[in-house]
Amino acid sequence: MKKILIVGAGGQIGSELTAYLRSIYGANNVVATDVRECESLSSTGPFEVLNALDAKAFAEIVNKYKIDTIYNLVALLSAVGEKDPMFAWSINMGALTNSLEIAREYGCALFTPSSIGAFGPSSPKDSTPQDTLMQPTTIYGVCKVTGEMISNYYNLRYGLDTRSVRFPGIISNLTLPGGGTTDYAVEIFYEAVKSGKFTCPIPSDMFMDMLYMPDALKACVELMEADPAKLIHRNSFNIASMSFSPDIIYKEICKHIPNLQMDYKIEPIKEAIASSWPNSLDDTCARAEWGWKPDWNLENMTVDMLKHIKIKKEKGLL
Ligand code: AKB
Repeated sequence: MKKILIVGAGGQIGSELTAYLRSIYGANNVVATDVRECESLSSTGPFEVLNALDAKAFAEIVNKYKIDTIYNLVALLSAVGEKDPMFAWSINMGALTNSLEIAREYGCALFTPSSIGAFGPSSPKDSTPQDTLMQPTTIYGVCKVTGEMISNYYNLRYGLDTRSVRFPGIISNLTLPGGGTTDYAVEIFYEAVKSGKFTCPIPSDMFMDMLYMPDALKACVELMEADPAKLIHRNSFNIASMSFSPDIIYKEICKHIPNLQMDYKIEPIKEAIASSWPNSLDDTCARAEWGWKPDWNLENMTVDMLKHIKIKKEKGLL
């Protein structure tokens, strides 16, 4: 049985990935860590407060629990990263380099997500290929490209089992994202149910790839369970399931909430970031090398999101 450590488990992906991995591998085999106490994680399995930049404390936890697989989910996202680029660089790269060195020392496999943000204006916009020009114009993207390269380097140089996917915007009915350019695609669902009104920060015709959380969780586990002999790529795989613009998601939600009103107050930083990213990714390599196949699309995700958020509203949780 795997012994898994999740670093940055209190964030959008981590909080749901912890529960998912605990359901598969057993609660005691999945150690969650975050820089802050987190009741929902500590009440359901082993939990430690950890600042991932503290290499000594990080290594002690890996040693204490005899960890063999690390999920490094520490990241400041794209929009918030632009507010203090050097801070974003130090957090994102510090957590990654500690994860790489500790994984090397203790012989662990390492998963670190990359992002559609690793691409930039010179990358092909539509069906962006797996292997192409990557010249991002955000500090977040610079961290992601560097992260992909150094993770490949550790794989080649030391044989470290590093693996990764390029996540698009992740949509979830449990955890809100924070500081990303794609956050609007979650917020619109909450506002549709709560107030029936949404002010969108992204231009109406700006396409970005998105993924429903259950598919994101499935991708993490399937890639980490994949036969290494079949992996031609490692850091990092394009994955995709749906690409839409604000106008398209608005119209989809209106099929269920016809009175939803949407207006626009464009946030220039988010607009600049979104316009530098691909409209949609080509995920052929992930499909061929480890069997990636999403279960969700815009239509079935919208039904599911609205169902869960309406239940929260009925329970007074919004
Ligand atoms: C962001 O918007 O920064 C993230 C991402 C696409 O990596 N959701």
